[in-house]
Amino acid sequence: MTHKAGFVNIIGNPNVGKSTLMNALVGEKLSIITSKAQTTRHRILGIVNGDDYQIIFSDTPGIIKPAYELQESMMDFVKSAFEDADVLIYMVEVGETALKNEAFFNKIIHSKIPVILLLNKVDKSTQEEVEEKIDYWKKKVPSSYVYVISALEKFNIDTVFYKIIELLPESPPFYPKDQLTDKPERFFVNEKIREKILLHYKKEIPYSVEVETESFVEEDNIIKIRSVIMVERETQKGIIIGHKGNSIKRVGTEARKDLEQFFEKKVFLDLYVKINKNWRSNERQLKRFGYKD
Ligand code: GDP
Ligand code: K
Ligand code: MG
Repeated sequence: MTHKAGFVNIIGNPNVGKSTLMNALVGEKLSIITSKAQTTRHRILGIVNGDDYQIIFSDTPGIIKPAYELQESMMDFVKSAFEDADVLIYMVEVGETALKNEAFFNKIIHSKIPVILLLNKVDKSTQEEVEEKIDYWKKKVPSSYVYVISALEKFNIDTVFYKIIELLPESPPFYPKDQLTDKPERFFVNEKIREKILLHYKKEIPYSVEVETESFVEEDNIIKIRSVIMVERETQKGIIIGHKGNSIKRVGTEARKDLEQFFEKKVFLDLYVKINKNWRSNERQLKRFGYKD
C-alpha cells in the first residue's frame, strides 16, 4: 500500500473563513474564530490521519500590510506557509472582488505548487453571483481547481478533502499517526481566552492583549489552569476587569466551558491581568510569546 502525506496551507484575506475551514477539515476546534480580522495570529497545524494518508493543514493569519512588529511576524508565518506547501488552498469570499495583495497572489499562482481556489460563504450568495464568480476565477487562474463551499455549513467540504488527498505526494507520514497538532495544550488555553476577549471587548483592546498560561496541572478528575491576560496600559487593565470584575468573570466562565469540551474534562480556570508595556513592539516579548524564532 502506498502512503501519501504532505503540507496543505490555507491562505487568503482576513475574515474569508480560513480558520472555519481548517476546523471543518480537521473535525476539531483547533483555530479560534471570530468576525474580527487578526483573530488568528500564529500558524497552527491541524493533522488528519488515515490508514494511507496524513494531511498536515496549516491555518495562517490573513494577508495584511504590517503596521507594527507583531503584524510583521504574522506575515512571516504566511510567507513560510507558502514556501513549504505541497498543496495551497487560496480562499476568497464569493462576494469578494478586489485582491488586497495582488503581488502576493501572483507569486502563488505562478509557483509550481497546485492551488485549490475556494469560493467560501456560498450560503450568503445568489446562484447568479456564484456562477459569475466561478467563471471569473477559472479564467484568472486556469491552472487551479475551483470549488464553491460553505465552511460554516460544511457544504462541499468532502469534495475538497478528496481533491487534497488526490494532490498529495507519495510520502511516509511526517508526524506520529495519533498526533492532532503541533501546539501544546497551553496554546489552546491561551487562544480560547483570547477568543472570548475578541468577542466581548471593543476597539483596540483585543489587539493589545496577549494571554499566557502559567500553569496547567492535570489531575484525575480536573485540569487546574492559571493564565495571565497581558495588556499594554493601566487603562486597558481596568477595562478588561470591568465593573466589580464582571467582564473578566464572563471571559473566564465562557472560556472554561469551551475548554471543558475541548479537553473532555472538568476545568478550573484562574485568570488575572498584568501590564506588559508595549509588548507588541518588543522583540524579546514577541519571542517569548512564540511569534519569533
Ligand atoms: P479567517 O479570518 O479567514 O480565519 O475567518 P474565520 O474563520 O475567523 O471566519 C470569519 C467570520 O466568517 C466568522 O464570523 C465566521 O463564522 C464567518 N464564516 C466563515 N465561513 C463562513 C461561511 O461559509 N458562511 C458564512 N455565512 N460565514 C462564514
Ligand atoms: K477572523
Ligand atoms: Mg483565522
